[in-house]
Amino acid sequence: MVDKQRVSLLKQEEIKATGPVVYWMSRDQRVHDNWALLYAIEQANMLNAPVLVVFALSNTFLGATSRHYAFMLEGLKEIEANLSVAGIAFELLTGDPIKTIPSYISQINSSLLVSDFDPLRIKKQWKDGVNSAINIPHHEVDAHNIVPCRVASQKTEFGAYTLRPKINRLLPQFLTDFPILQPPVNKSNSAGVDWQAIESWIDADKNVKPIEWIRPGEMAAQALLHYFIEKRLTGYSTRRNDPMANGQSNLSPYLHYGHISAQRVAIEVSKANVSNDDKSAFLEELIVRRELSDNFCHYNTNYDNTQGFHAWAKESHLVHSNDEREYLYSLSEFDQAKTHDDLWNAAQKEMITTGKMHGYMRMYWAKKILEWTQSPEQAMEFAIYLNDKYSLDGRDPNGYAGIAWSIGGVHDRAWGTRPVFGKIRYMNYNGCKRKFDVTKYTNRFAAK
Ligand code: FAD
Ligand code: FO1
Repeated sequence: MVDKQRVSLLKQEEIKATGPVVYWMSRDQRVHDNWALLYAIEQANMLNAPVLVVFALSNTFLGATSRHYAFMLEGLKEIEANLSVAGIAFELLTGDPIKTIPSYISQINSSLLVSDFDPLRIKKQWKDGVNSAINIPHHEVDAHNIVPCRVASQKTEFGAYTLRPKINRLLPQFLTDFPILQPPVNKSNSAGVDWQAIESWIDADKNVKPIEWIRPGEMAAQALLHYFIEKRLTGYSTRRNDPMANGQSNLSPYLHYGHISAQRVAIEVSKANVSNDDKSAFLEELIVRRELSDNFCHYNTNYDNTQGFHAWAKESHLVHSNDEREYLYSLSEFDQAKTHDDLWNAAQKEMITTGKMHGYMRMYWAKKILEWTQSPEQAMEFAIYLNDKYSLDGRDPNGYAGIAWSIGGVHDRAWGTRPVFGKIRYMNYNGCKRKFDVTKYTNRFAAK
């Protein structure tokens, strides 16, 4: 049922214990349309053992704030409820996963560990640490990508144009419908998570307030998907780059926490009766651009710093390192949207107040940070820090790739040189004015 090409054997041991199969849920926080869960159930049935789902909660995850934990914990509560209906226990472990996962595994005498694929460094560190502390097999399932990251390509791709043909060739094999989730033969249940205790255990930055305009969880994600298909997919190809047109799907927070599967989104969008232009424009972003980000983070260990840039970009930054910066701002001036540029300030305020900056403005926002900082190194630091602090969809391969594209020309080509930017693609205020109503956008967020 689950395509074996989605599965990587991170630790090969023959199965000795007879205890439960553990699915260590992390990136794909959902019950439906989850290949890692489907695989864990399949293995448990073959072993005639129950399956348990466990989430290892760290309260210092890459600077996540109370905005992120509030969204994520609400989603996990829904998962606990959905799993108990399916006869599957859900446990939430608090602390360093490198410690909590191995001790849980030995405590319940687990026979097999299943996890979900995630290209981020912290996740690889967690899995390496766990693997050296357990002696049962550990199988990782790519439940996030339609074409599994390791299958689509075995190296860092130059850009969408080199990855796209590889993805398109494999879509018929992987863009399939999902089997309906069947409860495992052997049921399991748990006492239930003490959510009060969890909430007080999280000591994240409370100044970044939770977001109200978007509800977390699988149900809300499905509802938004159908709303987007009904009301906003038509016209996507023309309106997606206009920050005033409300043309994007707003699905990225749900995709980031895994509340919805990109494969489900692709299946439903492909079925919609809207123009091919709109469908293919959306699927290009959802499939090719998103999987390009996973490719970048998986194969390029320097995905969050200037060492990850191409030689031409590093050389260009070096040549222009002493160019005079017309403006220079500190991290807190950026953070408080106190630059001379009202458009940039409005974009920063949109991100702070709503937890989501429009995709077009993200490019402008990051490129101006390159222009108004001492160095590309500082620009990368500031952009990643601010994006992860306020964006609901932050701490994501898409973010690291988007920022590296803006500041280091990753997945882009070299352009004619200009001060400070060198060969990095340039964007400016007048370019935005030609694209959309800048006054309306800045007025909308100036007041906040
Ligand atoms: P839609 O236009 O509705 O797109 C649907 C989905 O397609 C998105 O959810 C996303 O999964 C994918 N997608 C769309 N555009 C891109 C893209 N350029 N690259 C990769 N995938 C894409 N995306 C994040 O998920 N988290 C981030 O932290 C993030 N930071 C970014 C920072 C910068 C500087 C830039 C230039 C881009 C960043 N992006 C990030 C990519 C993109 O801007 C967002 O994915 C998109 O705006 C999310 O909104 P949406 O779901 O409404 O988009
Ligand atoms: N994943 C976990 O397995 N445990 C966590 O405690 C955790 C916290 C967290 C907080 C904010 C956030 O944006 C993501 C978080 N994630 C956590 C990871 C998330 O599930 C995604 O896997 C990655 O961020 C995207 O690759």
